[in-house]
Amino acid sequence: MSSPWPQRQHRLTFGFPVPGGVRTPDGWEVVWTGCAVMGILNVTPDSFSDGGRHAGLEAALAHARTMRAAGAFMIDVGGESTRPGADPVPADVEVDRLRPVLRALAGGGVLLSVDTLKPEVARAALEAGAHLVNDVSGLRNPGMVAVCAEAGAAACVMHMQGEPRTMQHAPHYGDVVAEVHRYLRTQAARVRAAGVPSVLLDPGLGFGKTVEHNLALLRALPDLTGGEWPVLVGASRKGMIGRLGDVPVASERDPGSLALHLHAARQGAAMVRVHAVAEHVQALRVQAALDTPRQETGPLQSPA
Ligand code: 7PM
Repeated sequence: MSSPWPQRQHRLTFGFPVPGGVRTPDGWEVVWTGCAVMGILNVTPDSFSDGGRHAGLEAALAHARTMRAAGAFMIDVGGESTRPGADPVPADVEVDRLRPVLRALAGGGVLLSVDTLKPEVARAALEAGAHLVNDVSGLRNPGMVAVCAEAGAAACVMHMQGEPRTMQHAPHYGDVVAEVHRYLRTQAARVRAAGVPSVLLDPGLGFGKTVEHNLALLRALPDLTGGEWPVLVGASRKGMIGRLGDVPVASERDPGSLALHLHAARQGAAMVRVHAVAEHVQALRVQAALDTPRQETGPLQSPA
């Protein structure tokens, strides 16, 4: 019997050469099988789960290199905390945090994304070596679409209700799954039509959503992962893991985050955004082996 959770192939296309990219008529294409890991690199002094330990350049680079060695497929560099209740950071401050990190990591053989809401920050980050723009507002700002299209950068289109400062006050939906999926599909089509070479879709767990909203979106994941675009899921150390796992301290939520991300991978997620890279890479490799049909793994070894 074949596996109920086949390891699917995913692809992203870029308008410029990227690590692991193969030249095609459409651009430089990166293809992978199963669920890849995006490692979170916060370069904010107030990053919520590590108290800003990686704010210094050297510490940030060391953390990035550790994640790359552990098997991270992409590193997501963020200079502005998008956590609920966070105050916005001026663009020049955000660029000053991101630029040295991206310059140092560019050419290091790992895909780099930049987590920002601001087109001018995204432009500076792409010039400094980022390949993909991770915009938690889903490229609502037309300026952000223009920056990605001009640079040939891929984009992550995430769903967020409201804005980071107030989004968790009273999240409300008629039908959360229908509304989030419709938003993602509409934005993906709009962004592609404007010339952005490819997109990742992200339901945006915790971004203007209650735990029940998040669970409804996770149950409906096959509907999203069955579509045209690779899907990114990010639950690492978030409030829902705290609530469901009864873990008040964010830095202690990796086991619950891993459980949720393994589930997402089995529902077809192409990538998970995580703090604990080594743990996720190891667990996803084991899961991939379990989900690979026998004939693809070759003959069983006879006992020695
Ligand atoms: C507090 C709560 C602080 C949440 C930081 C966060 C996502 C993201 C973030 C996500 C994509 C974090 C989040 N979450 N980008 N950026 N998807 N694409 O966990 O789920 O770092 S910020």
